[in-house]
Amino acid sequence: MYAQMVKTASDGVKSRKDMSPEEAAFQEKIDADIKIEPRDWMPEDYRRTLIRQIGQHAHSEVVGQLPEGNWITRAPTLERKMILLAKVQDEAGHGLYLYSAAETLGVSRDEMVEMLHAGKMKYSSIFNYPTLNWADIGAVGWLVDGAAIINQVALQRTSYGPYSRAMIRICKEESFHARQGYSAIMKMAFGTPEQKRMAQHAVNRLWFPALMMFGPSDKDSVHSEQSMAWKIKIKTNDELRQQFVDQTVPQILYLGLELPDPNIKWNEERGHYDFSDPDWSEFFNVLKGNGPCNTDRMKDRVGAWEDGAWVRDGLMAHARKRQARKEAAKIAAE
Ligand code: BYC
Repeated sequence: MYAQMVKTASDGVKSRKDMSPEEAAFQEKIDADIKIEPRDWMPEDYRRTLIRQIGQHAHSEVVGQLPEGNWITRAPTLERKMILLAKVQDEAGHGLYLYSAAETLGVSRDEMVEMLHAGKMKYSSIFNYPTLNWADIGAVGWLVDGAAIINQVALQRTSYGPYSRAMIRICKEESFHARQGYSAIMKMAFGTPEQKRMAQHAVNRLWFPALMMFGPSDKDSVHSEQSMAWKIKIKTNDELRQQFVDQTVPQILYLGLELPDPNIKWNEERGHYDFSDPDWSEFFNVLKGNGPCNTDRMKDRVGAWEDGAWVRDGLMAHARKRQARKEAAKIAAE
């Protein structure tokens, strides 16, 4: 069983008077929207929070390749296959940018992967749900990447420079991902009655897991208060979730599909759609390792890591040989 740790203690946000001079100067930079760079002084908890979040984000990109990669060989047309292949490849690239951003904080990619495999680091809950048919692939691109973009557009303004810059590039690619998903689901929603039925089922099954991507409700979020104070997070989990619902409901209606939640209703007073909360007990259960695909996902990742050991060993041996040659040439030239 690969459980993902659930609770992390948080001591609350320090008031100015309790801050050391270094902490106060750091907070002033944050308040003035000055980016924090790798060599700048930072509180140890700021560094740890970033490693946790960026590491989790990187793992999500990599584990997130599995549910879609599974459908590359079964794409309905050559064009859809090429698009999906490109998208899944992009996700690997996103993982790389994010691991690199996390490495600037003093943790190695190998250490993060080890922690993931030991169940000590998380990846997004959404990837513990299966993709049962082609409609799910459309819905993943549209809803999952759509939710990810909303979160990541806000993160472009995050206070840590390398994370912020990685987000800017990732968002450009994510927008293609969401569009290709919507295009695939549109084809089905406007297709045969059977295709439309599949599209509806995909939306029904993935709606609540997509809402869970934004994390627990603000009242249960352990890290939000401090992460907002440090501008690691720019918007709260609930604010982003609401933004996703407001953006997505009109898209569902345009497709002529039924809304996946009977409580979705426009609220004139709030200027937002009302909607039901996801089943939070299911969310926490998935985080504990008990989702439909947790075991398979980790088995696949650990298997890929072990199968790739010979490539890593070969690259290291080659790098050592080149280094030795370079040093020998330098000595000979002296
Ligand atoms: N899944 O205090 P909270 C993609 C954890 S991939 C799992 O609110 P925070 C794509 C949280 O870590 C894009 N765990 O936390 C790729 C914490 O546990 P720990 C993925 C979750 O960090 C391939 C605890 O619950 N995007 O688009 O302030 C193909 C309490 O939560 C989740 C990102 O990773 C969850 N959904 O806020 C297709 C975005 N939610 O660490 C598509 C970056 C919460 O204390 N991350 N937890 O043990 C974030 O923005 C924030 O970390 C979150 C959570 C909003 C997710």
